Formats: sequence, structure tokens, C-alpha cells
Amino acid sequence: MNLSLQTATLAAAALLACGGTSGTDTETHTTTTALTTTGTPTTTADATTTSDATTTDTGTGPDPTTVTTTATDSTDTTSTTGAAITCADLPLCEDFEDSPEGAPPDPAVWTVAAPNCMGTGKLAVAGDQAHSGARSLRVDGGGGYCDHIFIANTAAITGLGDQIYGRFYLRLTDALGQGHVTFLTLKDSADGGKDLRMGGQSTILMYNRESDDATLPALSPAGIAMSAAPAPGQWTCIEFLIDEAAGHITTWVDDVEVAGLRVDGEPTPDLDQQWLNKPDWKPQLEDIKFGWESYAGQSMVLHFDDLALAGARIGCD
Ligand SMILES: [Ca+2]
Ligand SMILES: [Ca+2]
Repeated sequence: MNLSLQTATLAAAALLACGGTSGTDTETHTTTTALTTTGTPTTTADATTTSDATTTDTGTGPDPTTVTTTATDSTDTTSTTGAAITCADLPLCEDFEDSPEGAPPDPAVWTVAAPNCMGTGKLAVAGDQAHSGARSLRVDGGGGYCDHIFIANTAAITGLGDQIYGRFYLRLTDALGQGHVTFLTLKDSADGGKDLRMGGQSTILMYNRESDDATLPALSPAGIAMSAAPAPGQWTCIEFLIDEAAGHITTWVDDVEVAGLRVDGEPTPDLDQQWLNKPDWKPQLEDIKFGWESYAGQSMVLHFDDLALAGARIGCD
């Protein structure tokens, strides 16, 4: 790619960044309602689940194919070697098996949060889908901003050090659309209390920084091609490492690192160059919220299961 073309691509990416389909991506989100969770979860290990590492993405268009990998197994030294991590030993590990169907998840661990306003979004522990056991969290997320709904926990993430590893299973009923949506948010007290968000836009997984609307990857064709698109109707294992001290992000989908979802020290065109326009970004994460927030109209029925946080990589099984 010659330089002028690259510049044009980057300009296009900047224009595309967030809410591009409607411009309704509100920036009024403020802090969540009081989150008063205490204690640690007591869920038990879901030891018999199997890794669905063979997930294939059928690709609904020319854009994102599957998990574009930059296999970095050689650097994957944080994984345990053989010894399965016991769920009960983790700072947060939620399989939803101990909560009745139709109810919110354990109120000792999770607060139901609908920041700013409430609409049609709802959530409950449900038995219609499960990654482990017989239950998961079902979210019926509406298509407007106020239709958002989340579960939130503060105790686990604030008790971790700078290296925050997360793992969760996500099942989307429909493919991610073109418009911007969020299914995971993390309040960042070092960024004005705004959220670090994980969700989708341009049909692929992406991060969005609420404070300045930066996206990871940049939503250029090259950036989009370097991310991944969860196949609808099946469970996808998503893992992340957020290094608060370094301001770095690493992301794995079904055990494979996704090149488009990496922030490192090196600004990479189409990937993390836009993100690093705020070079001093070093998050201090105050909570973790799973749910649905939509800025351009897409509604979604989605399920979460086997949510976990730890100071070391957790893995998909
Ligand atoms: Ca479960
Ligand atoms: Ca980079």
C-alpha cells in the first residue's frame, strides 16, 4: 500500500469510528448506579466443559473472516501447564448454576445496572442455553441506548493487581451488525470514569474507549479484517489481558490471539495507532459489567456463562 492510499484509508477509518451508521452514539453515559457488591463468589468449578477451539466462523461477507491469528503460543507462558484452574480459587468465577432461573444472578456478587436511564433491556438467569451446567445469564438487549442492561461486580477487579485477565463465554443469537454495540464495559477511573468497552461494530469484535470514541482496531478495511466475528448461535470463548501499568490489551478468541484486538507499545496502522493517540492511557478499572448497550439500533438476545477474572490467564476450559 502506498503512503497516500494508506493515509486515505486511515482518514476513512477515522470517519467510521463509532456510531457511523447513525451518529446516535451518545456520549452521555456517566457512572453506573451504586455498585455495592461484596464478598467473593462461591460457584464451583465447571471442570468438565470442553474447549470449543474448533469453532469456525463462516464469515458473512468479505470482511472479517475468522480470528485472524498471530499465533503467539511461544509467549504464552502464563498459562498453567496442565493443572486446571479451579473456579472457586479465582477472584471471580460465575457459572450461574446456583441462581434460580428467572431471577437476577447472585445479589451478593452482582448488581443489576442500567446507567442513566432504563428501557426495554432485561436480564435473568436462564435455562434455555448453557455453556456449563444447565444455566447461563440471558440478556434481552434492546436497540436504543436506554434499553441497555448489565450485571456489575466491583470487588473482584479492584482486588487484582495491574495484570487483569478475564475469560467469558458469549453466545450471540445474531451476528454482530454494522452499528456499534457493547456487551462488556469496564469503568476506568483513570479516564474520567468513562468506560472501556468491548463489543462490536462493522460486524466484528472491537473495543471502544468512551472518553474519545477511539476504536480497536481502527475500522478501516484492513483493521476490520484483523479482528474476528463470533458465529451466531454458538458459544465463543473470549479472553483478555488488560495491563493497567503498561496500557496494553491482549485478546484471545477460542484460544487464539486476535491481532486486531491488541494494544502494545507500538502504534500499528489500522490496528492500535488510533488507540495510542491517547499515549498516556493507563486504565484503572473499577468494575466489570456484562450486558448489552446499543447505539445504532441493533437489539440482541445474548447469553453469558463461566465469567471469570484472575491475575493470570484462565484459559477456555
Ligand atoms: Ca452455567
Ligand atoms: Ca501495535
